Amino acid sequence: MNNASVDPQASSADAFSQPRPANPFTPRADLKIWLDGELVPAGEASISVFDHGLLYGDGIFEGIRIYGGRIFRESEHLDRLFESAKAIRLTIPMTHEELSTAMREAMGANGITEDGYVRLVVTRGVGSLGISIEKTACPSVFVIADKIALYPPEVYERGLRCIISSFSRNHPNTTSPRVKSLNYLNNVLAKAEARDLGADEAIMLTVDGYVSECTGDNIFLVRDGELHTPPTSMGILEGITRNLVMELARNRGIAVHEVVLIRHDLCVADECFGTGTAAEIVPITRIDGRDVGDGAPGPITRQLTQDFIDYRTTA
Ligand code: PXG
Repeated sequence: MNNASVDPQASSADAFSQPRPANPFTPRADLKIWLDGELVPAGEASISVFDHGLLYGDGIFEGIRIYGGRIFRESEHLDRLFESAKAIRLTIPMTHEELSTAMREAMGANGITEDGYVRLVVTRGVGSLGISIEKTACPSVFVIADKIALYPPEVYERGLRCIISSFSRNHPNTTSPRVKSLNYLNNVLAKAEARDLGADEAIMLTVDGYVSECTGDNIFLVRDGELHTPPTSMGILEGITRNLVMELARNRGIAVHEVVLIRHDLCVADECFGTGTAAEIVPITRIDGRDVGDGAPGPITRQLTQDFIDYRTTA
């Protein structure tokens, strides 16, 4: 379009030749976002189009549960955030204590006194075009405190139906999967592929074909009463729920093996489940058209789910 054809009266919507679909999500009008030290109404909380977090996916985040008004495994999440920052050479402009206070302010402003969810994000900040980190000096920090449900409740009854994705998990020599970065495109595409094929979730393999994790959950399988899960050296996020579930299992005397797993191990597992902050513990009952075990959530999955529920309310 050249300038001569621009109608100065036209609304910005006229710039699109196709009608734009209605936005499926509008934040609650009363939601407040903690953004660089201010509590801002959600509709006004915005990040610059020059922020490298947006331009290049250059930034990191944590997703954290609130149970009974308490930030669950707070220090583990903050430690992981600082580790992610170190890996991507980002200096977080706040201390653990200041981030903790920011999360509490966001929770307070949104009346989260019982259960909820906090998304803590640090972006590289505003900079000129070009990927160099020297072009930015001032990272942005924001906190969204709200509710979350990753899967609908019936999924916890029947279990997730998964595919094994054709998208590989990032090779550790790309951005390490240990970094919880703002670039989730592999996982986004794997999840879309799962939906295309009528499944709920995707299991991703490493580029070498070993089992890594789901798009937002770590993966466990049960065989002969023992737990198996890929080691972090496989190129997975070191999940905080994963670590807790291993601890709960060991407390029950269930052996836990961090071992290399292949597609075949998934086929012959008695039980399988995913773990994550958003998902908590979610049974996986079908993988690539095959039932896992008898196709229903298994006894060890149910036991560990109960142990997790008991733990989260007391910890
Ligand atoms: N793997 C990946 C790739 C993840 O993104 C986990 C494992 C589980 O880690 P934790 O520490 O949460 O046990 C994650 C975490 C969302 C959402 O909005 C996703 C996660 C966490 C919170 C929200 O889909 N993924």
